[in-house]
Amino acid sequence: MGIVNVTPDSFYDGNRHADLSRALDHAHQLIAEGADILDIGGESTRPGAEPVSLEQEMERVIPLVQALRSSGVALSVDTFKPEIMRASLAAGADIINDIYALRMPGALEAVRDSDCGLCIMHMQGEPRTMQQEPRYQDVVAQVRDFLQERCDQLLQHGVASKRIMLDPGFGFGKTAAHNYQLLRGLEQASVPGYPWLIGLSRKSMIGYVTGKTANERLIGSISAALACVVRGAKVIRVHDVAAMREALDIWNAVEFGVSE
Ligand code: 9MG
Repeated sequence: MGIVNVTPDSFYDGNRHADLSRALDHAHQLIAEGADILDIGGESTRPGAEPVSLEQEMERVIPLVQALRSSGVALSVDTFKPEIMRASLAAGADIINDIYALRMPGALEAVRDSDCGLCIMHMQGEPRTMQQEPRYQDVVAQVRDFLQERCDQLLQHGVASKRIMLDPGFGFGKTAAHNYQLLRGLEQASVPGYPWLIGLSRKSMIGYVTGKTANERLIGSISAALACVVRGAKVIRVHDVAAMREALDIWNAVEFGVSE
């Protein structure tokens, strides 16, 4: 899953797409590099990010979804606003990626009757303040319990289980220690029957170990992503599609062999 941020304040310098044509160029590049899914976002979710208005998010996201709907890859829209969800689905989006796990009023109703895929993520708090002293008794158990509860809620509302992917939410209300405990315990945190989507590309948990800036975190990000693949992750949300694709090709060759 390649990241297409249409936000002027994206935390990674190589990804600042303030206008449609630059975002489109970037999307086509990620497709050429081997992305199966594009994740389009119009509001930054990095720690401390300020919210954007509904109108602004609509202007950033919907034209891009319309322009990419026939591009041959699945389109995911990263939003927690029900109005953006409905407009994205009408414009041709295939997946809604919601960092609030469909907890906002009206969000569940916005997606319930479509057949889109859903990414349900764990987050403690909200992006503006989530990194101010996150606390857990047992991060692995608490993430699993939260995700189990959200799955139960969605099923009760008639959402088919095959539509749902789960995400541990690396960096969302978690210290570096929490993130690595969660990564190590990914199998224990899983809810049986639901695939993991994970995102840790260039996040601070990588810089915490390597001491590198966001622009320098490629090797660390790929290494951590492979550690998640070993533990069962099925979808990897990344800035660097070509590098991730190459790493996965080697991983697949190791696991499944190569043809002579
Ligand atoms: C939007 N966004 C930023 N980081 C993310 C992550 O780790 N997972 C998902 N699902 N979305 C994310």
